[in-house]
Amino acid sequence: MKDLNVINYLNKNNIEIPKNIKISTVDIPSYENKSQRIKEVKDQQKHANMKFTFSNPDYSGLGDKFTWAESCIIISYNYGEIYSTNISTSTGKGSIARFAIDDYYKPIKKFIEKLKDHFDTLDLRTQEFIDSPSHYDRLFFEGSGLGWQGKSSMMLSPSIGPWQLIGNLYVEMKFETPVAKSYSCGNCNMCQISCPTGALDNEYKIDSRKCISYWLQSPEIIPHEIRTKIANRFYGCDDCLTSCPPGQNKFISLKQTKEVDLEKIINMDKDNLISKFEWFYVPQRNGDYLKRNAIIALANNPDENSHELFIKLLDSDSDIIRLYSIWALWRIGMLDKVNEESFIKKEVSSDVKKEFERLKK
Ligand code: B12
Ligand code: SF4
Ligand code: SF4
Repeated sequence: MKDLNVINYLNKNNIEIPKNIKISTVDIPSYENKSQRIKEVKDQQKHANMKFTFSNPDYSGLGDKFTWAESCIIISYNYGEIYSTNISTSTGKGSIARFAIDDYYKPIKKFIEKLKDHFDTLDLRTQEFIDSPSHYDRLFFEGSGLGWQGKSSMMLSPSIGPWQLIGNLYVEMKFETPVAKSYSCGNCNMCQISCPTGALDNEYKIDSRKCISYWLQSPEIIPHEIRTKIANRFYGCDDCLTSCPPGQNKFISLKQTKEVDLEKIINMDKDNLISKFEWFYVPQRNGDYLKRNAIIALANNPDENSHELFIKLLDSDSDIIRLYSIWALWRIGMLDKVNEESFIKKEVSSDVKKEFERLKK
């Protein structure tokens, strides 16, 4: 039987491809293998001890995962059109990176479910991967003809740039192999020079220990030099995406912004906070880490009442909140508002004490 083009195949079977979704396929078995590259980043400690695909690079980076698979369908969801910007400039407000404004994994997952149901009816096996530790989602992207790996490490496509999320579906059906395309960043290096922390090197490797997006998801104590560079970001960082020319072909309206009220977030019940942003990656599902992000963002972009909130937070039961509220007071030049005697008398952890001692110097 002649191999099939996946888009024609879905059309014939009345399976609609949603507006913001693009798909293509690669042939399986595939020689594609990124294990070595993932290991290299891990060996150089640039993975910042993250687990994800770094837990088992031999498997996550492997293309030929299933003996029964004949193709892998690559699905990309363009979320870039939904809001015009995520930049927030008003005092007391914070920004969320565009990929996290809503649960944009939902539309990909829904579409993948539809495809799986279809292949199920034909008794054909499938296996999906999306943001899973077992699979490097960008593995087949270039081979599928959908785009190329940018120097920011993001997968880019003409007219969409980096504003897309990626899912993979292995299927027991042979589809036509797409014609290879030769896209590239050329001499551009806008992402590298725009990154506020210098996290991108010249070899397409990102040092997550310097990446703001990483730190806003990390349970570790955030280094002081990163805290100021976080500016008013509450979750995620988009500077290496916003600066990327292939993604800049849309009209950008600064009026259509999606910002969060940082004070409100800090005052919310921490479990409600987790429910409000249930699609965020938050360590141990502990809402205090989101409050931590909001405290840092508010200290970097305070309004006239922020100091009162930071003083109140010194009495919090949470060491995470106490540690960052002392820093916040230091950041806005009001460390002298901490009543040292009564603060130290409280049962504060050694990390909180260390933070205080360091800031007093
Ligand atoms: C861990 C992770 C992170 C980490 C590490 C990021 C990273 N680049 O690895 C952190 C928390 C920092 C992060 C941030 C973001 N992430 Co993330 N993340 C992942 C995750 C879970 C694994 C990625 C991974 O395996 N990295 C391993 C490293 C080694 O891979 P890499 O950086 O691509 O490495 C390549 C290069 O280093 C290159 N290389 C290495 N050595 C050499 C040497 C030479 C000579 C050459 C040429 C190349 C080369 O080869 C490597 C393999 O191809 C994936 C989901 C998944 N399961 O795949 C999402 C994923 C990569 N993230 C995604 C997104 C959207 C983001 C953010 C934009 C979110 C945000 N706005 O804050 C940022 C972007 C930051 C950035 N510039 O990467 C999307 C990216 C979609 C796309 N268009 O590419 C993914 C694919 C999720 C998804 N399913 O859509 N993320
Ligand atoms: S996400 Fe932000 S900090 Fe991380 S590499 Fe991109 S611009 Fe740099
Ligand atoms: S900013 Fe330039 S170098 Fe960086 S990924 Fe985009 S096109 Fe490539």
